[in-house]
Amino acid sequence: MAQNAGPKKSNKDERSSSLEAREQAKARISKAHQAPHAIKQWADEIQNGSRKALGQAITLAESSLAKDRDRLETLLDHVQSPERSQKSWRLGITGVPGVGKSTFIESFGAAWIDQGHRVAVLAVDPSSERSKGSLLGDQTRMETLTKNPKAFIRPSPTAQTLGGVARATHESILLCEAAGFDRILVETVGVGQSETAVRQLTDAFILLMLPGAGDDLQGIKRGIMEMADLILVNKCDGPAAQQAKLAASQYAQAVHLFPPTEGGHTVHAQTISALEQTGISETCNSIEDLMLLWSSNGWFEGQRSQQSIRQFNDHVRSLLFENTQLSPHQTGAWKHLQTQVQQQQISAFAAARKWMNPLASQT
Ligand SMILES: Nc1nc2c(ncn2[C@@H]2O[C@H](COP(=O)(O)OP(=O)(O)OP(=O)(O)O)[C@@H](O)[C@H]2O)c(=O)[nH]1
Ligand SMILES: [Mg+2]
Repeated sequence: MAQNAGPKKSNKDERSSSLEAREQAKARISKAHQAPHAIKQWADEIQNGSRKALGQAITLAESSLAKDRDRLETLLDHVQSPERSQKSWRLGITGVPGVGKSTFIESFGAAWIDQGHRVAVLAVDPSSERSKGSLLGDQTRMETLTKNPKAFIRPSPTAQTLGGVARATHESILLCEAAGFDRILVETVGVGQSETAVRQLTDAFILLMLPGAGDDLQGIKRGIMEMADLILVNKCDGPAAQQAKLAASQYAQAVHLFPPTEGGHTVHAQTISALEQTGISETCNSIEDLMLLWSSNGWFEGQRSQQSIRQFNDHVRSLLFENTQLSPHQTGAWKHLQTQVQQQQISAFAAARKWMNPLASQT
């Protein structure tokens, strides 16, 4: 492990220097791709598997500046490849901090690579508390994968709104697929809202649990368990192995009480040790079984098209909202209605309608 040289930086310093570095990178990327023909060339480089071109495109996807959005959309138009997207599997991986998600991805990713696939790992973490420390942690936990030319690892973008992160993640998935990655793993911390967003961007959702502590569900909300397509009780090694097996059978029983899955599958609960790499090939088999079933019963396509429609609706909503808030006149009217709602002079719904009506009359 590398020794730290010089005085230790605070998290705040690290965050601001990482933001600065990102801004500088964006400026460099902008300059490098300024010429009109450059976007086409950039797209070709991505499709030919250039990791640098892919990384730069993802940086652009993480930006919310209008000029960056325009360029990214042109780039996405050029790289769009429905055949590659149809062949790829998008897998969400969640679980409480420390459950072993990154360690699991290291073993799981390697197993897919052994089978001839190319693996991209994206992380979603809109919380601002976790700083660079966890990114460094992720990179050491995914040491082998980081060095593998058939893998591409992209740590979480710096803090943004959840909506912004979800959009950027979806676009990053499309970019990775265009670059020939056909197993996309999206890691998210299972404690907040981000897993709902990731669930809506992925085909299958894997929930990692700790051995023991079955009854309080380890701070994982029931709603998150209901989103899972596969439950893995990790750290089934050493003295905890027995407990892990017991927990897995308890989860398997618990999921029977949940509503039937939309994909028509049974949610299995299995044990693994990400560290000792046991249960990994069984996990690959379980995912393959799910994909086989969903291809034959239409859920794979059906879920993707539901997700696209939802994304379209969400984007329209957020763009409408952003646009209407731009004019200073409208901001005044907005604040006035907000005050009226706050003081209970008008119902929230009536205020929303009142807000929308002048807009409708302008069109
Ligand atoms: N005994 C044992 N320890 C494990 C196993 N998997 C992970 N760990 C350890 O658990 C700790 C956390 O692992 P990570 O892979 O970083 O966990 P994570 O869920 O990615 O954590 P965050 O990214 O912080 O949410 C590390 O010290 C790992 O070595 C396992 O299968 N068995
Ligand atoms: Mg991690």
